[in-house]
Amino acid sequence: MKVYLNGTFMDRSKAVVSVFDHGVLYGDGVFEGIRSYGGLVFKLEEHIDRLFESAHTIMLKIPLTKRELIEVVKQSLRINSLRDAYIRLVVTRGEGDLGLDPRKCVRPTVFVIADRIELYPKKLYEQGLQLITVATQRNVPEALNPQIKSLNYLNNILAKIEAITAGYEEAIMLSPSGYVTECTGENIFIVKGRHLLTPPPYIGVLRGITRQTVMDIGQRHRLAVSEQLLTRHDLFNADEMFLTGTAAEIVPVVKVDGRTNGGGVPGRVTEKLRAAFRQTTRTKGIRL
Ligand code: PXG
Repeated sequence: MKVYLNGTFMDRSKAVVSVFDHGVLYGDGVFEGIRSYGGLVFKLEEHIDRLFESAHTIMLKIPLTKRELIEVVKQSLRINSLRDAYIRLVVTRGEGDLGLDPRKCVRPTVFVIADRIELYPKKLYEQGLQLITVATQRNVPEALNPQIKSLNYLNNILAKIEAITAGYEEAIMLSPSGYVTECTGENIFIVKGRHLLTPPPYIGVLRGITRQTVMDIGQRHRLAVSEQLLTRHDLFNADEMFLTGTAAEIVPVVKVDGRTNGGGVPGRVTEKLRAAFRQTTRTKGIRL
């Protein structure tokens, strides 16, 4: 496998970063996760735009243009003969000294990994996920805005550990006032009648690209799509529930904190959206 690192494609064994890299020392950097389907890179421009926005907010200057980075992504797939893949883009502050001061970091580190996507078990999509709410609250936007897709994912990892410790695969994270935010790497949706609802970004959720795609598909299917504050009560009493994310795509949820959603099986609307999503990913995207 060839990995892109600071301008060169190299064997994965050669693709290493310094222990003085501030991405390693402080989580000072940003990332994106992208998917390609049958040689079509899904929402590539949206992911690149989001990466540049995250970098802009942390005052990190990406040493490539958007167009150049798009080429690197395509090249990463071509060089590894990948058509169905997961692409990880990372830009760190670069090598510095042991202090926090980003001014000591002269050159940002840029790397791109394209690898085969490890699909979640089919069973998960057929039977649906069971989730629990965890005690770790989602970062508040006032402290660390979840729109910044930074290398600081400890907030999410702590929540994930809580879920795993309790015997669950995924966690629901709440805001400090108890509103539903998101899971550790996926956005949350519920279906109630003809309504498709998801929490608003200001409560502390990443504006997921899959989330936006599903909202668009929902609108085309004449669902009443809106961003709304949701409580656990809303989740418990939803007709259907599902999660969205680049890696997971659309995952049905059948139980939250011991309360069954709908019939305890993936819902009809969820299945319809999954089918439409699959169709979109197979037909739309940037060709290699
Ligand atoms: N919320 C958070 C906190 C995320 O990190 C999503 C939602 C979904 O967004 P997209 O744009 O992918 O629809 C993410 C996604 C992975 C992985 O490798 C993905 C994410 C984070 C960590 C790991 O699957 N980001």
